[in-house]
Amino acid sequence: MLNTRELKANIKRILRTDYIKTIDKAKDYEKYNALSKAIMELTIDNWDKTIEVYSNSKQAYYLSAEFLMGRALGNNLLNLGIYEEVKEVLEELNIDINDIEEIEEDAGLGNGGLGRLAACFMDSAATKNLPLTGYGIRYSHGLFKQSFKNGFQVEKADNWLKYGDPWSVRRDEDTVIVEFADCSLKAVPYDMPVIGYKTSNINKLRLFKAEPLEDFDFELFNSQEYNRAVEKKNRAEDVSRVLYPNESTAEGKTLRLKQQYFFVSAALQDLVRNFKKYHGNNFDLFKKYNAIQLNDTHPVIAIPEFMRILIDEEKVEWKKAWEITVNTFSYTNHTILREALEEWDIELYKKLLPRVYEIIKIIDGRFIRELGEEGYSYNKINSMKIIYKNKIHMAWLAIHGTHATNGVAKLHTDILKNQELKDWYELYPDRFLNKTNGITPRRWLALCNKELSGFITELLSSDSWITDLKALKELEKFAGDKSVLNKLLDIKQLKKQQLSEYIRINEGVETNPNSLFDIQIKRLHEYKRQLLNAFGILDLYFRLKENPDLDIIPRTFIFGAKAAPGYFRAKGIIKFINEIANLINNDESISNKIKVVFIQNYRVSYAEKLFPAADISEQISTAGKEASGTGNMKFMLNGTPTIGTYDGANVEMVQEAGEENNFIFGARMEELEKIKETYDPIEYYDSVKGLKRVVNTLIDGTFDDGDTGMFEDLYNSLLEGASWHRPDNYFILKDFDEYRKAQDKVDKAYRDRLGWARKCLMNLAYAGKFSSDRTIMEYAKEIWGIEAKKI
Ligand code: 26V
Repeated sequence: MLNTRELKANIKRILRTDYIKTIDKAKDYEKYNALSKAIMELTIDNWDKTIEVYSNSKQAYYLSAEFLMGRALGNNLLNLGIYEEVKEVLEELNIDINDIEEIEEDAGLGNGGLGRLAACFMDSAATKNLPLTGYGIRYSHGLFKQSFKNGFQVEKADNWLKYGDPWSVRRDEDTVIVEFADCSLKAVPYDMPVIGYKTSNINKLRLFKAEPLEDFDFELFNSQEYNRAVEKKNRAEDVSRVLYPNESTAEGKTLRLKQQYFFVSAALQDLVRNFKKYHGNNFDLFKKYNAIQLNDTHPVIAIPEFMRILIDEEKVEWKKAWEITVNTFSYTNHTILREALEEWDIELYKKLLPRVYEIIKIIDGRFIRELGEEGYSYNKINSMKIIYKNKIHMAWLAIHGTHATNGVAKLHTDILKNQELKDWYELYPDRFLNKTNGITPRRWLALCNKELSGFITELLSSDSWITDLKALKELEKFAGDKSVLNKLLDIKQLKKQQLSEYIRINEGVETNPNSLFDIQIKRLHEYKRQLLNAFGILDLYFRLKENPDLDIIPRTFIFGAKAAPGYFRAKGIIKFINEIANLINNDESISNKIKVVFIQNYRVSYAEKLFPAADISEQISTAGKEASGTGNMKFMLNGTPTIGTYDGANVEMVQEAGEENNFIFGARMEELEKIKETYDPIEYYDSVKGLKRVVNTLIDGTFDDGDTGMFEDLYNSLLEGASWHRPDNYFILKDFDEYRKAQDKVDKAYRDRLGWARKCLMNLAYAGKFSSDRTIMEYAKEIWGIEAKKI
């Protein structure tokens, strides 16, 4: 039970000491900070206890360059089970909890799915009382802030720390030193509590900040050389200054490698220090007490670094050290896109981390010898060498240096085994596993859709579904219950009204909550095919122009996506969609039947408003390209049918909820594999009715790309091809007609309101599999070998 009197007193006390203010004069952000700190104080005892309880059992560590945590306040109040009480306390102080929640900046320390998955896992592990600690980087600036100017994406630095950071504690006493050939840095830990839902366990997310060994050069300062005096400090702090967006430029390479080594080395030092505290130098016990998960290849440098620590510092002999390493580490692959597989120039490694490079050389040498002994051919060995043509192949190092490699959805894992990593699978068949992704039901339903959440609890007469998501399947029995179905529709309507209002304030665009909300939110990438959606909209618009009486359900198409700053084509797609929005939203002749909105700065907190308000979820990636997707699951959990391809986790979602309750279309992976060498998009361009008309808007003057050449580039990417890519590499033209037909089916199905509500209900009822609680338990049992320890 929350002591509300004490909480009030604490808020006032913190406002007085931190801001020298009484509550009536305090700004919203000051109130937010005071409340957050007061809540932090409540966690101290359980946090300490959790650490103590975990200390004598096996623990797992999640090494990730990204943790896309989003906002903390609302989630922590929910998980502590005090949301409603705190809301009342604030009311008594004349404060609206929504205002306080909205002032919080997102901790946007991730690019997209991979970082958000890490955040969901942290929530699930704490909730399931699993001893899991996250290790990463405390970037001073997370993913850039996006706005649109004249329809073009503009990036600005994200300053998430501007109001302070009440949810972290700096732990100077645990600082470690990370050494590069050219400098040494302090890695200062900042710990964030990860509060489990309705359990007392509190786990830890430990993020390191880079600092110089000395604050500034006093002698230089004394001789008035101020710039040079602080130069070292700045260079050191650069290492944790900013999160790299996917596909960043070459200049960033050195810094990025420094980031990877920085946090990995700090994490391992921290871990080894902790191990020695309890078990001394008996490294034979290491794998018995530690499991380390490498989130994609970004932290894979941990493998040679750990070998270095064991061999150079702890004097363990090579064979034994390697055995400990392989048994301790495991690796998750998150993508099959070739261009996303990390490779590093050996020169960079030699320059920055000579000893680590040497160790990789030895690992590789021994591996090549092993393959030779197994009778592998010269060519095959070349294709599997860790160092090949002066590049270090991080994924190869990862598979070779760990005991488990997993994909993130069934289809994805099958592609890894049978295609992308076939040779590796044949070499190490027992190492390959599938762990289908999941999402936390706390943030993605209980917190972001309190209306639906409350209704579910009422229907099931229990809120146990929040930690046991499979319980949602009991909802199926209401599939024929008109009043339940109508209530579902009412809740959706309410969420749409709320979103509509938010969009009006933030984007300055009016949307009609009575129209069908069709939403595609995810990073902007060609394979995700926002362009297919755009063509579909344009086609619908032209059909409406031809026939103003065309009977369609009014629709609002909503997009949210950031494009990597250096990804020209992705930025072209944003501009194109904004041009389409401009044309359609200003054309009175179609009497508001369609509307297009590209919301700015899509991020976790915006997502929490979008998912609950969707009527249809767009998951239309080229089959075989999306490893899993997790946004798809967030829509499903909020009772939204999917229009999508057979890709990633979509496959498993429709297997659960029924194909009849979703709108699956498009070429399957197997078909695309077969035709990819001979595919000619011109055939479709010439023969599919209406297709030429929409594709040609890229070059016929319908739209203006401000002389950037963006639209022509898009056009060429579809029809011309180049030495480095085939025309229409992502089969947009091929899938266009089927996509349009699937959209027409959505339109028809939506008219039958109860039939539609039934589809929504069935998706909700069968979303249970996609809880990250299920995923994290699988990692715990099948990869890490850890058990729940409740305090
Ligand atoms: C990285 C890069 C880097 C350079 C060029 C373009 C590019 C494109 C994609 C990526 C993504 C790398 C890893 C990633 O974020 N994967 C996502 O992981 C999610 C969680 O497992 C999964 O749901 C998504 O399907 C997958 O794309």
